Amino acid sequence: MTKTYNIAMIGGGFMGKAHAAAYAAMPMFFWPAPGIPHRKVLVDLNAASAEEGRQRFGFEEASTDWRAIVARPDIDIVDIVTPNDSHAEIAIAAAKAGKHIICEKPLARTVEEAKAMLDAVQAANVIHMVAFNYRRTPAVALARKYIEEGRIGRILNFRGTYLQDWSADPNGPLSWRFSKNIAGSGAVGDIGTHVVDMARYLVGEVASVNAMTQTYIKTRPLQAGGVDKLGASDKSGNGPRGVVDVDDEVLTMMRFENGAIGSLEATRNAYGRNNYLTFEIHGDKGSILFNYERRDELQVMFADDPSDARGFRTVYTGPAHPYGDGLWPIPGLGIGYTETKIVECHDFFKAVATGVQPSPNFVDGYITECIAEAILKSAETGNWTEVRK
Ligand code: SOE
Repeated sequence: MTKTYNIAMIGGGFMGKAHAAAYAAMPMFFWPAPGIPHRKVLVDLNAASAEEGRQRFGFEEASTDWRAIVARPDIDIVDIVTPNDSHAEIAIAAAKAGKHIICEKPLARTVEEAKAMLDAVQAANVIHMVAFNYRRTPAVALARKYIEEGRIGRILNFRGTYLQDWSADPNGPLSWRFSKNIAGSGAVGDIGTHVVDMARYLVGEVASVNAMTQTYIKTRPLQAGGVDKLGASDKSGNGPRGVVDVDDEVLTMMRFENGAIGSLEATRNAYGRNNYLTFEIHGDKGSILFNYERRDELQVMFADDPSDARGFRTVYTGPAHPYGDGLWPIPGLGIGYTETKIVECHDFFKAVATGVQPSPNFVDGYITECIAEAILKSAETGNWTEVRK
């Protein structure tokens, strides 16, 4: 009999929806499942939101008291889908209570917080994962497979972007994502860290960076309640406004420990770009190109392709590719954001069931935070900055 694990999910917003959908669907896709997720308690500080989340996301109970829930002996897994300022406190308490933990990205607001979280999970010897889900896109995992097999040779460079436009409107509300004390940073932490995760997954460790950041929109309309209304706009622009104290855009050069060089650009102010998470990697035997907006496809060119067929060609991911056993049986049926979360959920449960840490875990979350810190420091000083670990 497959073991059932009780989950306490702390938070019930956009990411709560993605995680809850994955809990429900994971065993339907990956069977036999490594474990059966049981949606036990949904926690939200607001009682009405907790109850609404319970019903909507299919949890058994609702609560407003995460401390009490995290300490409960019948909870096996704590899932943290709250804004960044509560990740550390909840994760450290959950680790002390011996719970396995999955935490949304970025792991923390600062390197210090991330280190305290890492120390706590390591001391408690629990399973830990940070939810950089885009690694779970089959085309991205296929890119890694090609790289590991040497199909594009030695990597020369990495070009990563994450461009969105939900914050391009100056009358878009002051979400918590624009406040340093809640988010830690702006585009750097929110979406730049996804690119950093891709770079580390595909190329290797980042040694140093030279970055610029910009804040284009310095104030935004105050938002009623804590709800994260990405892209909504107060067209009148007449209401009270609050200060934005994080970066809107980041552009950085990177040197990798293995000698490769690269760049990263992230912004949420790029009109026309929706979820434009891309990378282009050149090796000395070929190139790979990925764009999440066309996430079923990987563009490849191998140096030994016939001379009359040079140029990128498209591989459509399907059953022959990573995670193909669990996903859909025909290439082109297509995967979406939910599937990346379903695969993530599968890999987390596999780790819980086997006791082998998944990747990316809190070590990766911590290193990513070190890189984010170096980027922010470099943007401030204008200097090349080593990544401290
Ligand atoms: C907003 O930029 C956001 O929701 C990010 O926080 C997520 O990590 C990304 O996957 C989608 O966009």
